Amino acid sequence: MKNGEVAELLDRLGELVEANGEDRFKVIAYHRAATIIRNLDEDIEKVWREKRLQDIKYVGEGIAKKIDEYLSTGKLQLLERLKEKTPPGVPLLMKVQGVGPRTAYRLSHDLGITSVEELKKALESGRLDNEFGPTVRQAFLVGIQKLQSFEKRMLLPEAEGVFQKMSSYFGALGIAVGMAGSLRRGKSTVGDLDLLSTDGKVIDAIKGCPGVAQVLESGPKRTSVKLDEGVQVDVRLFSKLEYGAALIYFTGSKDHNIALRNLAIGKEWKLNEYGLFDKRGKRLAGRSEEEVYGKLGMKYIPPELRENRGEVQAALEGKLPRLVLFDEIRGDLQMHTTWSDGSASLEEMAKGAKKRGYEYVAVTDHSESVRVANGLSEERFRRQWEEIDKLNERLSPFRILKAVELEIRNDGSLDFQKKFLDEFDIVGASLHQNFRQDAEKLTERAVKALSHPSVNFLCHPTNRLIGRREGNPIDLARVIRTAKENGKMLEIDGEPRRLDLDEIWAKRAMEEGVPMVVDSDAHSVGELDNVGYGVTVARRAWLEAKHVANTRSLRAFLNLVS
Ligand code: DGT
Ligand code: CA
Ligand code: CA
Ligand code: ZN
Repeated sequence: MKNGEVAELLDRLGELVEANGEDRFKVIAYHRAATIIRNLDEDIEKVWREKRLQDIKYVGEGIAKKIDEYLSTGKLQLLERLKEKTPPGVPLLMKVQGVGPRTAYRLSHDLGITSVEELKKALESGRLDNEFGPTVRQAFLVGIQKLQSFEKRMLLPEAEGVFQKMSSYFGALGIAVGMAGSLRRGKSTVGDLDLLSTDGKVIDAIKGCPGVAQVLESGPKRTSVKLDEGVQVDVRLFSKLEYGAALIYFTGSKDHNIALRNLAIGKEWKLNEYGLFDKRGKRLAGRSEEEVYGKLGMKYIPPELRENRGEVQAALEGKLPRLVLFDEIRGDLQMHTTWSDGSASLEEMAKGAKKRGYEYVAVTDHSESVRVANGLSEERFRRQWEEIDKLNERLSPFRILKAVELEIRNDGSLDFQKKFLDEFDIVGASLHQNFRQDAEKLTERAVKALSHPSVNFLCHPTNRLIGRREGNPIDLARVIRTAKENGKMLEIDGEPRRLDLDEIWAKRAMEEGVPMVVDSDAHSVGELDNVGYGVTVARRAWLEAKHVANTRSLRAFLNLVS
């Protein structure tokens, strides 16, 4: 769903229009439409495809045109033009509570203040005493404090997008940069981006990268910048001799680094971002990560494992897992189509999955009690199966499995009778309704579903939405135990806001011998790529191919679930 993205776009448009002193009415209209779209139950792309944009409240012809332009081209000319026209720092200054777009414009254009830090200094030095009254100045200071204590973390696709934009910019200049930090480790949320290079040009080149709003810090070996969206990027320069050690250091995690450093100390060596040295200061390693790990007596540790959760010990003992690879996934086991709340047809989804190299998919539209998502009745499922049968004939040997994301009702009963459920190839069960119940009731519902003979796996067990809501307080230890006892599976949902189970619990499930499924939960063809994020979580959970049920061939998989 791109609803959030489109809403964000309209909000930004409103801000920039206002900053440039244009029509107050337009500004209100953009923000109002943004709010409606953000809270829309339907997928905006679906509404757009069906040419119903103007049916949305507060979306008139002008706004509909802009949404259309954005969804068909990925860009909005007007926004780009406004961005160019807007003085530097305005988008950042507007993030301070109490600083509206007009004030931001004035601060930047008339007073030369282009960053939050500069605004703070100007306020504290008394430079703005003649410009704003004491109450307003105090409000700005409070706003700044709030902003600086609020930690904005990115989801993986946003962070990857920023990295890709930057690395193609550097690529065009012939500068090689490497990714470090939490993004390289595949963490579900990323605070800032950390880049490394051995090319001295990088230090200045980054300042000219499109989207850079502000240079925070610049020295001979390091530049930190802030992008328009407020994202910080650090780039650091190292020599080729140091690069491997630097990559280890800045990939982190900090706890992993400390474990490595202690290991070095135990040998009377020293490890830092410049290399591994003996006690006389002689360089032992540093050129590559492999070299540093090797000298420390272990194999290369994949970045996803570097969290100090036992990986150093495992590496020393030669017992690192052979982590599951994206290419080993043979089927995607959760996706939605226009039959329920997806934005692409069954055929489009199946073809999209086939094109991605899968042997099979499970189409898991919602069951009937999920009314907001247009859940299917038994009768509609039977009609969907006719379509599936026809497609299977045409797409063979590719196979669409008849499946359902089955609603677990409030009392733990399921949407359909066992007799009908047994006609599906595979059944995933979900808790969507009333997921704010107390822990005991929620757990009871999940346990009941996992004890039902027709259910194969539990979908997104905690129902969390990263950055929006915490997972529900379900007793995961008991859920895992129940899955184990009943021979059921648990899901790692690859939707980047879900990533549910997370790596901690997925690891625990694996250790208890519960097979996992890793899937996309796609509601559009593009979202089929979510499987990659799911695989990242699986790798962070130490999972090997054998622990992930959908690395099996179709036949082996069907054996497992029948
Ligand atoms: P983030 O940006 O909050 O998502 O997380 P990271 O892991 O990217 O953290 P960041 O950007 O603060 O620093 C990048 C890496 O640099 C971090 O993973 C480990 C290393 N590092 C940073 N500060 C320290 C430190 O004080 N000690 C050690 N040993 N390593 C550090
Ligand atoms: Ca970072
Ligand atoms: Ca950093
Ligand atoms: Zn769901």
